[in-house]
Amino acid sequence: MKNGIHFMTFAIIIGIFSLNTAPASIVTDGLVSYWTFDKVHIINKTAKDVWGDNNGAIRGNPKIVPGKIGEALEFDGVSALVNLTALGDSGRWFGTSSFEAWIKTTNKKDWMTLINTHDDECPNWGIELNGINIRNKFEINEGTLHYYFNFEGPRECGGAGSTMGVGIFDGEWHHIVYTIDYIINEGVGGSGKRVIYIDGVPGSISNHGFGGNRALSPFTAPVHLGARKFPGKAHGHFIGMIDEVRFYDRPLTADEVLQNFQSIEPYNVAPKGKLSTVWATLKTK
Ligand SMILES: [Ca+2]
Repeated sequence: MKNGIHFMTFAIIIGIFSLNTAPASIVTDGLVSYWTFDKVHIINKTAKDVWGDNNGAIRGNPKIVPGKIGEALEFDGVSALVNLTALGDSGRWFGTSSFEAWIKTTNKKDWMTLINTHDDECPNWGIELNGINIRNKFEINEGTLHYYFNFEGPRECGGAGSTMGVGIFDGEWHHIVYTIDYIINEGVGGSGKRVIYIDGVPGSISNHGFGGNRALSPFTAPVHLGARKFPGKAHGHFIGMIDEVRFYDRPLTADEVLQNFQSIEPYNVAPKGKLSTVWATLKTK
C-alpha cells in the first residue's frame, strides 16, 4: 500500500511536468524578457515581464484587446507606448540579440515606430514602419519596414539600415523577428548581419562588414515599444496592436524563429495555482 501511494505521487508529478512543458514550446535559450500583454500580466500601468525582471511601464492609454495570444495592447498613434526599461545589462551584448513581436495594423502611410533603442545621441537599433527617421534624415516610405543597427564610429550615429517593402498592413496578425549578429573589435572593425523574419520567413538578410575604429554604442537609455522617445518628446507612435513581445540575448536561428512563429499557446496555461508554482520553479534555473 505504501509503495502504491509513492507510485501515485510519482505519477502525479510526471503529470504536472508534462502539463507544464507544453507552453514552453517557445525558445527559452537566451530569453531575457517576455511581455505577454495578457490582462493577467498587466497591473495598473505595469506590463509584467513574465520571464525576466524588466517590467514595462505603460504610457498613455493603450487598450487591452483580444490579441494573437490572450490579450494584446492596442496603440492609439497619439500617446501610447511601453517603456521596456533599459533591459538590464543589455549594453554588453545587444550586438547579438533578437527582438520578437506580433503586430496587427492597417496603417501603411504614417511613419511609426515598433521598437527603438538609443543612447544619449543616436538611435542604436530598432524597427520602424512606413519611413525612416534617423537623426535629421526623415522620409516617408509607405508600406515599408526599416530596420537599423548603429555603432560608434568616426562619424556620429554611424551604422547600417535597410528598408524593405512588406505586406503586413492588411489588418491581420503578423510575426516579426529581428536578429542582430555583430562582432565588433574596437580599433579593428567588424562584421555581422541583420535578418528580418516575417511570419517565420527570412524577408531580408543584410550582411555588413566595416573597418576602422568602431565600437558598440553605449546603451544608456530605455527601450521603447510603440514609439520613439528621442530626444525627450515621444513621436512616431504606433497605430495598431502589439502582442507577445520577447527579447533574446543572442540571434535566433531560422529554425528557432519558425518554432516561435508556430508556438501560439498562451504563456503558462496551468489552470491551478499549484501548477503555476511548479512552472515558476522550473523556469528558475
Ligand atoms: Ca498576449
